[in-house]
Amino acid sequence: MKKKIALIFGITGQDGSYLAELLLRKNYVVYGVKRRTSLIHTTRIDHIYKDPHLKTNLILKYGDVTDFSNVFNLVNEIKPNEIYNLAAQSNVGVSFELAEYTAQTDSIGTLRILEAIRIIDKKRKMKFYQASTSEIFGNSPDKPYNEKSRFEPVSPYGTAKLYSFWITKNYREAYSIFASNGILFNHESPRRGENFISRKTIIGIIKVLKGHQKCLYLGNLNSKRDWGHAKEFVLAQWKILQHKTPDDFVIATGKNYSVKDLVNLVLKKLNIKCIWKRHQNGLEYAISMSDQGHIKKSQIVIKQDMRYFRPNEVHDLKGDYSKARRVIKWKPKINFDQLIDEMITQEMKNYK
Ligand code: NAP
Ligand code: G4F
Repeated sequence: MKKKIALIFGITGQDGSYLAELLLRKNYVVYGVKRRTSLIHTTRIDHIYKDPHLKTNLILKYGDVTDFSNVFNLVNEIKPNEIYNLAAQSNVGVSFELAEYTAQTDSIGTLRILEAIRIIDKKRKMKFYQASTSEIFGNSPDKPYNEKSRFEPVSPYGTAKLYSFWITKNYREAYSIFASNGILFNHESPRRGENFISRKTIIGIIKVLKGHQKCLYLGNLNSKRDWGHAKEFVLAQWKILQHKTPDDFVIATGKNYSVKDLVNLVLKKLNIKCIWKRHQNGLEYAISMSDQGHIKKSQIVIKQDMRYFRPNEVHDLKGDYSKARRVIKWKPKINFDQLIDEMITQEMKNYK
């Protein structure tokens, strides 16, 4: 039987690496788009080349979603059955400083891929997956959020991604392209970027414990997120494209926790006993109550720092994934505690 061909924009990222593994195990030929960078940045997919069964079906191409001729040529040469657009400037905080670049990548990048499909794929055989996000709900009141909730993004990232959500739907309706959105809530893993809160907290606290860093600096501790595991969330991405009709799906766990809950859980799992105190200016800090590793009693282990607050914040994200459970038969199995456990275990190994 002829193998299916997938093209992944964003293969070097967290989700791209898990999705590539999933598709290769399902016997796809996977084309992945990597950017030209001054340093090699394929660490999340390098292990695939050590697996003799997987490596033969993985082909990497240089590309960038800000370059239409490149996107067009890739789609035209490869003629994939499925295209996954995971490419993005994906950091919400950074999007306030790189607003225009974020729009170029996260909005117009999507349009470029859809235009390439519209022009090249006259028979409408290609399927397109867009990595949408819970950030498009912003602080909208209708919680928990589902596919019918209002969109009120509050960051340049959320707004750029909302454009992509709508343009994907527009191209589906106007041109009959099989184009679907996965509205994914936060998902983490040992492969998460180091400047997102889960991985930053785990790496930071381990460094303090080992005496390689004095203190961990964080921003807003009160916001709540619905955190799942990336490995399970990429399965949903694939299932969305296997459904008989194109559609939009919320992918979440249905449970949420505050950033402070996350920090306290990491401290507990590493046996560090702390109490939280508050400065007169309102900023909080955590002091250790006993010696542990290189941490001394009364040492400040975590401190809030204004540098890590954002100009605007999404306060409380919780998703309702009942449509995905009903229609594509997807549900999460790994809970928050197990996710953090896995991330800490892997980080301790990395540390050694
Ligand atoms: P990630 O680790 O930051 O990966 C982003 C990927 O996009 C990387 O491979 C990156 O390449 C690539 N990229 C960035 N700019 C590009 C450009 N101009 N052209 C081509 N490729 C570009 O993100 P992730 O966590 O895997 O998330 C995957 C997608 O899902 C993103 O679109 C993100 O916005 C979205 N999303 C993520 C979450 C989440 O919680 N993880 C939730 C909802 C939606 P480099 O390696 O060269 O930087
Ligand atoms: O881990 P975060 O940076 O993730 P955020 O902003 O929720 O965005 C992630 O999830 C979205 C889905 O909802 C994706 F679309 C997006 O691509 C990305 O993957 O921050 C989580 C929370 C925020 O409230 C932030 O203000 O943690 C808070 N926080 C507090 N201190 C911090 C820090 N976030 C980061 N990155 N760094 C801090 O020092």
